Amino acid sequence: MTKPLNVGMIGYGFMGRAHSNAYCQVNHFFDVPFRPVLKAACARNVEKLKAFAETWGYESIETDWRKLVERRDIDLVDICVPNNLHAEIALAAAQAGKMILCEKPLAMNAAEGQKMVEAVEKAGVANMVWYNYRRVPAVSLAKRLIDEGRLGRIFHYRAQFLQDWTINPEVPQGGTALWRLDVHAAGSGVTGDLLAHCIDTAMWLNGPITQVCAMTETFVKQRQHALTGKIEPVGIDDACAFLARYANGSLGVFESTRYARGHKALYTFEINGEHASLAWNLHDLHRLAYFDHRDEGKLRGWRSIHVTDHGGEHPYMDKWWVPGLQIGYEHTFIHQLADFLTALGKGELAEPTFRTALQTQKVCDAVLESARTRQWVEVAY
Ligand code: SOE
Repeated sequence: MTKPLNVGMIGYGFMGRAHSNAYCQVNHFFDVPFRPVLKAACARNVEKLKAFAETWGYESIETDWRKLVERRDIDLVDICVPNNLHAEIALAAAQAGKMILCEKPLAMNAAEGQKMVEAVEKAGVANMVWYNYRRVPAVSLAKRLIDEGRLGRIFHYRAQFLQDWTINPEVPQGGTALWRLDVHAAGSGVTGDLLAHCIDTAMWLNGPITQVCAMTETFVKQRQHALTGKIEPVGIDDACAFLARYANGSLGVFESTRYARGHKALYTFEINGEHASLAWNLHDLHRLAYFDHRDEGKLRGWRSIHVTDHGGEHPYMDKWWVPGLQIGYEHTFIHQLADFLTALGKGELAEPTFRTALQTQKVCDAVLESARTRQWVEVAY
């Protein structure tokens, strides 16, 4: 028997849709102890909100997030609004005793994130941040292989997240669709938006990052602001590259930009260990590349593992179609939600919690500080 879990969704953009889809699908594929009920959706634009609520089947709407957070019939608040609103909403939701799922990055900066962690821990409410790429089956398989010790000592971890959608200087900043370009709404540019994903995966797979040395650039220095209509300075980082040292002695190289013409959302990582290496990329997300030096010499080479097998060998895949048939981006959110609901049933928290996501936030802060000061920076955990 599944128990109903009443969801209050705040925001209806890209992530509002991705998460709503997960709530609708999870019980069709996963045997979890709770059944999400789409109780209420919340946003300021009533017309768009009504259309969103109708499309996904939300039972009611609210135009003030404070009302939604206080509603007695809401168990879980899902924060899918720009980063500058995460902390305020999370603090109020925690005080109201709601479970909280928050879109990444956790906050505008680590100081805000710290308050959010304290609030959910004091209130004792379940919490999680939507770093969805951990739940790509090929990435989860990479985690298993590393934890089994197959790579041996790890020497290198390199990751990139490349896009090209802001090259045109006529693209405005701010407003509903383009808040990611407005530093007051986003906190940072590619560091918080894209490298945060890379850092979350990196520390999950390879442990804590202890020191960073970064450079950032803002290629287009001013853009029209969609809300004021004025030409305003651009405060975000358009591109960021950084070197990192890990607690386990390995070296990291990270790069992200929205100016890599030809790349739309190319997230890649490669890990080189003493015995074996692993590589993955989001454009071919169901494949994991694996090289094992211990293979017989004449057969040695990079294997391309199609991560679609059943029998528990390939994470999550036994819940989907038949072996050989792949799944996609939206499934990562369904997997993360399934893990959250399973953990909730056991009275546990699913990763990444607010506390774990705060570590990523601290690395982001250190990266931005290093770029500003042109110095190596120790991550202040
Ligand atoms: C930005 O374009 C973006 O949508 C990020 O905000 C997401 O987190 C990332 O997964 C894809 O790119």
